[in-house]
Amino acid sequence: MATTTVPVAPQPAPAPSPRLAATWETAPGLYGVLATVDHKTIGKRYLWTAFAFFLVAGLEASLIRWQLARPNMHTLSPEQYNQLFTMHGVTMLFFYAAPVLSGFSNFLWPLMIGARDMAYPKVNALSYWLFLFAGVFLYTSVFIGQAPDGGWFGYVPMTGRTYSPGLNIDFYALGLIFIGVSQTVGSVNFITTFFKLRAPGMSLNRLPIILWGTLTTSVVAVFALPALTVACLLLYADRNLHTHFYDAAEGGNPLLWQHLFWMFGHPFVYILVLPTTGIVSDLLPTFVRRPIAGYTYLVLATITTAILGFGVWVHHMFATGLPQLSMNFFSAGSMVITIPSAVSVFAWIATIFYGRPVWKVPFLFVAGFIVVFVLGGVSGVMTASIPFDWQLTDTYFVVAHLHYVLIGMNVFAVFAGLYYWLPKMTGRMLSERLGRWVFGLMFVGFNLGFFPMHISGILGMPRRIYTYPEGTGWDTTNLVTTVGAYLFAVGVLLFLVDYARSRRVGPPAGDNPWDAPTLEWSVSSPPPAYNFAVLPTVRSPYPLWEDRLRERPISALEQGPVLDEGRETLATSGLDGDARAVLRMPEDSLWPFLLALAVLATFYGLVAQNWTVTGIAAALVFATIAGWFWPTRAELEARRSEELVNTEPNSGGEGGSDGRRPAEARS
Ligand code: HEM
Ligand SMILES: [Cu+2]
Repeated sequence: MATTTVPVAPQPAPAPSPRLAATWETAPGLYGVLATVDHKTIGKRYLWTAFAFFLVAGLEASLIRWQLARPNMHTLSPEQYNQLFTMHGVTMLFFYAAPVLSGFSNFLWPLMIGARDMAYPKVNALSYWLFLFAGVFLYTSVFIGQAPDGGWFGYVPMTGRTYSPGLNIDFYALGLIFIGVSQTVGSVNFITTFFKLRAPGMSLNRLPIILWGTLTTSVVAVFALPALTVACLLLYADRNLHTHFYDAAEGGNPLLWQHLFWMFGHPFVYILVLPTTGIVSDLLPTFVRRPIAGYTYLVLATITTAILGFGVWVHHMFATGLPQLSMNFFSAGSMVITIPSAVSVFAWIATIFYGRPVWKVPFLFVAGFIVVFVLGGVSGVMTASIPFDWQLTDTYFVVAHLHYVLIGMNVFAVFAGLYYWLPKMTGRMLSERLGRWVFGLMFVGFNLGFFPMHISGILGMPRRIYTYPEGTGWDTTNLVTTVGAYLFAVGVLLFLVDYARSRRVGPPAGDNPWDAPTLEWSVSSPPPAYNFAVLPTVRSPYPLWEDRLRERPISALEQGPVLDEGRETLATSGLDGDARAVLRMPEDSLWPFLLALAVLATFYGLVAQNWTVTGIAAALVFATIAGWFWPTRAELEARRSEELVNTEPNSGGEGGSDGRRPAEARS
């Protein structure tokens, strides 16, 4: 390991180059809003859009719980009920749980790795606009009263044309393809950023663990989403183009849907939780005042979980009559996959055990996460056992299990992350006192609401029923569940109050309010448009704690390349983070927005089966892509001058080469 010391820390930070702000700031006005490629803006937009979907899906859940509070309630019709639980599931999973994590990573990654933006800033903007428009597209179905109603996993033949003649399922199939495009685009960006943009010296063992979580998730998304896209394409074709992929009567096979869907669906669960285990692993050191225990094990656990996650999908299909032997493999696989999770839990417990916990609000949520993680894991092992699953599949036991996993491992970590990083984003602290109430209400409400669902399930209450008769024995557990769910909701609303309060009167956060060890806390809150006045060089996993963990600082955070001749950042090597080249980053651009708009129009054409609209919109998609890649005059000139520099090194800077260093590997 390199141990060269750079004698810089005691010197005062040099004033940032005035050119930097001018180059990186987004233009004001509508143009700036639509054209910005700043990862911080995009990250925050991701977060707030996802949070809005969380509130919408939460509202849907509260209607569901209203109806189920007592037997024989008829506030909602069966049709409305089907639409509500389907939209609740789809919205929570695809439009809240996954994108909210992209929001954190988008905002944080460049700040954590000492870069000025993501690898493909325009692609980043594109993935956000596609996410937003996919949501707009899906919710159009609600406004025309034909929302998807076949459950979040949309089993055929229920979702075929015969049993579902409206547009509901067309919105479902196309909506999922649409959001999948957004996620694929985003994933490619994360993968490239991970391997190319880390600060010099930031080798693979010096990264915040959320980077590993989101990297793994992105790789999983790239491999898992095609299965979903194919499944939905075939469904759309069966419904609208007279094919018979899923139609047993014509030689198709309905189980094909289930296989394709769950080949995507199970790995997708890990997309929703691996980055959050990263959030937890990164918050712990700050709040127990010591480095994380078992860094390598945590990283390996993340990667192993993701790989094994591709081999367990059949545990969703134990009741479909597959051969016993093949089911046994999937049952065993599902139990094996708990091992890396257990490794992570032990690493966290060891970190807490040897640390000095500071019970601030983010740490409360982390602790809540760990408790619920274990409970959700236990009910998961239970359903991985085949006879047990036969008994409980399609009951409220499964609803309890999936919420323990999703709320415990996603929502609690997200709130930990919000309380931790919002001060960095807004420059103001949230309230400790209100925050404790938020946590208390959410934690108690959650367990009160969802634990009794296990019992309802064991007592035989099926999922997806819009009401139930008296005398089933499910009354009490359901009433308690509803009370708990509403308590949870009050906690969420109180968070919004806290946030609004913090925006107006929250105490200023300063650069590093938690005395945290990683790079994002070395810049101001909120960070400047260019992130870092000089690009840092990093020589340890905890650059801001070096004075305390070692004799003297070895990372260089205040002296380094300034790179202020245009939007530039450093490209480094994939393993060790050796500086390799100066990258020219794109200017703000309207093309991502326009491209996403054209995609939206294409999907409207497809759902309406209006082939003229579809054709024109698809042509616009290609036109906007061409526009995107069309070089601007400035780019052409820059390229020409680079060619001159490269071919005639001594040509004396003709043609606007303005005295820059030769661009050996500028790309
Ligand atoms: C805000 C608190 C929440 C409450 C009160 C709640 C309530 C419910 C209820 C009662 C059902 C079962 C409906 C039925 O089977 O008849 C359900 C289903 C579901 N929920 Fe939640 N939920 C909440 C949050 C979440 C979150 C955060 C996620 C995901 C991140 C989520 C994902 C799902 C999924 C995937 C289903 C299955 C939908 C289906 O059967 O197709 N829920 N929820
Ligand atoms: Cu699964």
